[in-house]
Amino acid sequence: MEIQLWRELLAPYQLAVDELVVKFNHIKQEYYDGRMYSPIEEVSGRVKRVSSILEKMQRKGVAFEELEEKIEDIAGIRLICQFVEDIDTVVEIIRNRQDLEVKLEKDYISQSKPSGYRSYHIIAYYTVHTINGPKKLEVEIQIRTLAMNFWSTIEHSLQYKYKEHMPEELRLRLLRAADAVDALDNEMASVRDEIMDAQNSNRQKANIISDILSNIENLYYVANEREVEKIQNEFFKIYQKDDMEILMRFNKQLDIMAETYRAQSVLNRKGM
Ligand code: 0O2
Repeated sequence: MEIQLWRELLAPYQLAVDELVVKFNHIKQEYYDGRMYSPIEEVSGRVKRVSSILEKMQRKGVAFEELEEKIEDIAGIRLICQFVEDIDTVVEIIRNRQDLEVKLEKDYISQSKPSGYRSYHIIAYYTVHTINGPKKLEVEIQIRTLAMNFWSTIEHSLQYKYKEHMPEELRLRLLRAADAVDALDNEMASVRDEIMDAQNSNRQKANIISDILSNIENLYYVANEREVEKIQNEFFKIYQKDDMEILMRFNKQLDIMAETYRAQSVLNRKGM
């Protein structure tokens, strides 16, 4: 196959990856905007390199004509979660989407691979629209925790280095490390609620502070400079108290103040 043909063949897969990365990031953002905990922590995607496709075709005895049907991970999306429990939520989100049709699921979490690899894979059909019309293709979505991802990234590079000749001692060490990752995920799951509470209150505080600062900025255009300076100084004092209740009350006062200025400027415009 000529290089130009590879580029043509892979272009729709690149489009699928780009679109899905945007869509999954948007899900994450929707949770944040709703001030909720997001089961998705990180989103990434890639189109498999030609050399990896060729290597896999050779390993699995796949002919060029069957390439798109038999190599299911030309387009790959990776969704990283903080906790094992989040993986079920993400899988459910994918199953319920109208733009993804699940072909098959591989649960390497309940049953890890002999290497120790743990991850949840979904092969799904996804349609992209190009100037040549719609094209339905396959994408592989890997869903795993941060800890599982750490292990598989390291193991993958070692696999790449040693191919089928990984030294036995190293293989055993990786298996032990995989058990440690499993134990870590279980340990984290047991303090999930506490960690989520801490993260939520951090995020909530960051949101309130950003609301306060944008309220102060808006007041800067309508209120007199002295007044805004006073408000700003008050905010610095309140900020140091590190009390959410006080910050929220302060923000509410600024909201009311901004609303009053807005109403006043409407009346002024009407000449009342
Ligand atoms: P790359 O470089 O990630 O694209 P198999 O027949 O078992 O070899 P198959 O049928 O393609 O693999 O499906 P499977 O098992 O779901 O594997 C698909 C992808 O999962 C792999 O792609 C890896 O990304 C990942 N994976 C599977 N097994 C392992 C493992 O033992 N260690 C690590 N680190 N990753 C794994 P590729 O094609 O291997 O490569």
